[in-house]
Amino acid sequence: MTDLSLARHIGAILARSGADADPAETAEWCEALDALTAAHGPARARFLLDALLAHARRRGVHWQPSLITPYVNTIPLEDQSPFPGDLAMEQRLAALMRWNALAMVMRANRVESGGSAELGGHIASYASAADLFEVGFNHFFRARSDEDTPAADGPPGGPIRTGGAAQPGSLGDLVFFQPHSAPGVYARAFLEGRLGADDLAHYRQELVAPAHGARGLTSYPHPQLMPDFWQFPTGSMGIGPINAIYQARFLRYLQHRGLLAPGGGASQRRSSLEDTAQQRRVWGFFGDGEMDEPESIAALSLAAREQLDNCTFVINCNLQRLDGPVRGNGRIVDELESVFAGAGWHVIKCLWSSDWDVLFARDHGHALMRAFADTVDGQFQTLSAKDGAFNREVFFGQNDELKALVADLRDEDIDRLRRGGHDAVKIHAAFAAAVAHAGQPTVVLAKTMKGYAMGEAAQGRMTTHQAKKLDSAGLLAFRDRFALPMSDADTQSLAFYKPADDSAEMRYLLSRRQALGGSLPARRSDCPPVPVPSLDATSAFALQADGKEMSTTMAFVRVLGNLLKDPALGPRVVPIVADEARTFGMASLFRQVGIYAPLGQLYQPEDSGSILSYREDKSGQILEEGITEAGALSSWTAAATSYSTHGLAMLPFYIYYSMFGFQRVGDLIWAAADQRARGFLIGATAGRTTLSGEGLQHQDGTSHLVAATVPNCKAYDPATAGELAVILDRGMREMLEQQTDVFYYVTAMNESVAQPSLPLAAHDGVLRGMYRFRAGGHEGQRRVQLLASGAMLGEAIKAAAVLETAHGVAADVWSVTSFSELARNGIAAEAAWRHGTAGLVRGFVSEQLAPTRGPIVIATDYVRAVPEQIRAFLPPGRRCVTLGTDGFGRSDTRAALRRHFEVDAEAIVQATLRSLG
Ligand SMILES: Cc1ncc(C[n+]2csc(CCOP(=O)(O)OP(=O)(O)O)c2C)c(N)n1
Repeated sequence: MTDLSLARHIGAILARSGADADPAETAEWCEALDALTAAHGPARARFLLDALLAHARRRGVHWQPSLITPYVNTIPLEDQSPFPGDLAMEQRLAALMRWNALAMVMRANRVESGGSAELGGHIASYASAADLFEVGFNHFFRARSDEDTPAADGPPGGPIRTGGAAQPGSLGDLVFFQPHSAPGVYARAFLEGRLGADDLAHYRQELVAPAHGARGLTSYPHPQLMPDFWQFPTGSMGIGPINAIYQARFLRYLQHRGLLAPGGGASQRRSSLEDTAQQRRVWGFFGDGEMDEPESIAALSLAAREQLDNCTFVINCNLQRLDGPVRGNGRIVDELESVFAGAGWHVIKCLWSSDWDVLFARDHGHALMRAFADTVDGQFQTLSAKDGAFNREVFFGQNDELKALVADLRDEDIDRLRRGGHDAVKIHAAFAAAVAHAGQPTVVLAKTMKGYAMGEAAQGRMTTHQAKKLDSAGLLAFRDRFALPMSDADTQSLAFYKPADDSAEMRYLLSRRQALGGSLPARRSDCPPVPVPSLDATSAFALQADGKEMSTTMAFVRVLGNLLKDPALGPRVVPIVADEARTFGMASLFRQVGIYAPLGQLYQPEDSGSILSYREDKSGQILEEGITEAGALSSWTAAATSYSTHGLAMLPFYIYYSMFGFQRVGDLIWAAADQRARGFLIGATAGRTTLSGEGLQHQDGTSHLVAATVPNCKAYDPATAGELAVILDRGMREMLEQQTDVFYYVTAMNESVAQPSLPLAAHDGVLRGMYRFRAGGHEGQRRVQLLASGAMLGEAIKAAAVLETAHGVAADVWSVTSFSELARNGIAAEAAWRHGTAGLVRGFVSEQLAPTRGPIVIATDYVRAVPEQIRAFLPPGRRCVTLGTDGFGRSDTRAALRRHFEVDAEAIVQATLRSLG
């Protein structure tokens, strides 16, 4: 056993059990294992350790191997893959990225508004992540390249052999960038010639930039705002990690279903999924603080269970987040190691740079290992903020062994002992090992310094996250530290720096990207359209329902079944459920299209032989996510953006309890909207009174309110099967044929009612938000306009009958399919009036209701704020009363609930009579 690996063993023991009572005995055991490994190999050693563990358990020695390994690099020097690039060149380039990113943020903060700098921006996060990103850009991230990529000439100084050159026609890797590091990604795009200096000068100035002939750069990755650049929105902590895992999983799903070749492009010839290093990869770069979010760790076990070795996380462990250290009394690296390892991930720690190799080699007594074991994050942070002299005194001064290790180093040398995440050589070795690792997802835990190289003002400081500028001396020191070829004046005026096109730096930079298929991040949205079957073919049963009893949920499932049978569209449909398929009557789909399961079905299902039997299949189509709305939504997002990430349009339908959607995972939906998702969210068991019995936590009265706030979401609350069918049909055409970046939220109810047929003349109104369902009475009578959506249409129809027969009031009944679409139309009409392009506010609602007479009574199964959205757009001078389900839900029958909330026929009649005076 080498000294280092012996030290590792001992360090692990010390870290857990304290002092070693008999070091000689410990060494003997270790040497015995060493001898065994040398003679029979590591597999035999592992077998023996397993056998020993089993034996110890039998003997009552309660021992569980620790998931935490010593605080050193996982890859020992002797196993480290050689660095294939030009290190000095890459360091010079990284310095340029650092400078331009810093200048960009500082310049944004010089933009004054109302006398104060207000644009913000972060630099300390990128300062810590820069080297991690750069190694990725220079050696690993493969871009999408539809054409055959010409063989790269290679950089000056010889060819590079590295992890994964771009494949011909590859769709490329999918990279989730740590959000606060966006300036660094822009800085690289500037050097690559994708952004100009003017664009950089308009960081965080999206609105004013065009007036200056520039492109405004978004604060964080936002595909909505930079649709040809960013692919994945990560600004809200936790969304990136869970989305990245489900993205990797969806990639596998497409491959297993034969829709995408394992390596990338649909046309690509690839050997097998086992070709680990070459497969398309999802890279997720996240902060250590971000891993606190429940969503960040929610899908770790899924990734391991499904053996997603196409997924690599890199956690930027700078030991700080916004306010200070990540739990200063502990060690985030240990914490994350045990979380990831416990979930079944392969963990690679990249903690110390090559500068430390010589110290480890000298450290025969393992003093370093012991000192690391005793140092917590708060202390590591202090060490990072202080200079070499302080580190000599406080860290290396702890004992004579440590002192001796650095005796021949100057303070400046100690100051420059970097952390692993700032050493391209160690990072490359870690990434190369990660992509080569088969059978498990891998996480690289890279130890970095927040505000690295930003000098005394920022490096490792508690306030570094907020640090947005260096003073003049700090800027010059930064320039000198990175040997930037810039004059004092250029440095102080924050000039962006780009080497000449024919410089060695630029040739190297571009050749590396050329070898990897081109630039990235780059978002595409072109994909072949998918033909949608005719409305009649999918939904004749709903359009001509003729009084047949069914719920709209049942109608949805029937339409879905028909879509799945369509030869062209069927394979693109992705039904997604979170353990509720039976609740929604979808069990027949288990057999029809199967449940996706990468291992197939390793058991005989209890109900085998029945026509509804539970069928798991490697090429199954349903994504049965289990009880995770966040996971299901992440799957939905991956499928709904497949047109962009894979150039392959898919059509996801995620059906769920409507209460557990916009309220529960609203931020994930917001991120999907940012990512320009196209698909259907079906909020089932919808409505506060329609879902009887379930009570307060299940009854949804608000999802339509939240849905109305998402700009590219069209939300509908159809009352009938026919309405639902028309809405689904329009949505599919909009998304798949016209390729518009919208998604639909449609609520579906479980109340079985006699379904009316839907006349063709009503289709347009259904889509625009309302149509007259029935005209009441005859002229001359007192008249009311009853507007109702979803489940309340039935109450309005009942009320109309009572009003006419018992009170002589003629009631026109309108089915409102979407208050939010009506409101949007009204807002647009009002804007036209404000801008002077229209003389009157003439929206669809007022067009429909102006020719009618009488007060307007509106009923909804949602809170009153939902119909209140259209009040401003009603014809002037008309009394309007809204009835809704504000308050907490209750468990009771539908009738009792509707009475309680005062939305039933009786309440509608009462509101009408009062309105009529
Ligand atoms: C959901 C959410 N909550 C809070 C924030 C605010 N926030 C921005 S950065 C940050 C700290 C990030 O720390 P870390 O992940 O360690 O990244 P670092 O910047 O330290 O590299 C926080 C809390 C956010 N962006 N998203």
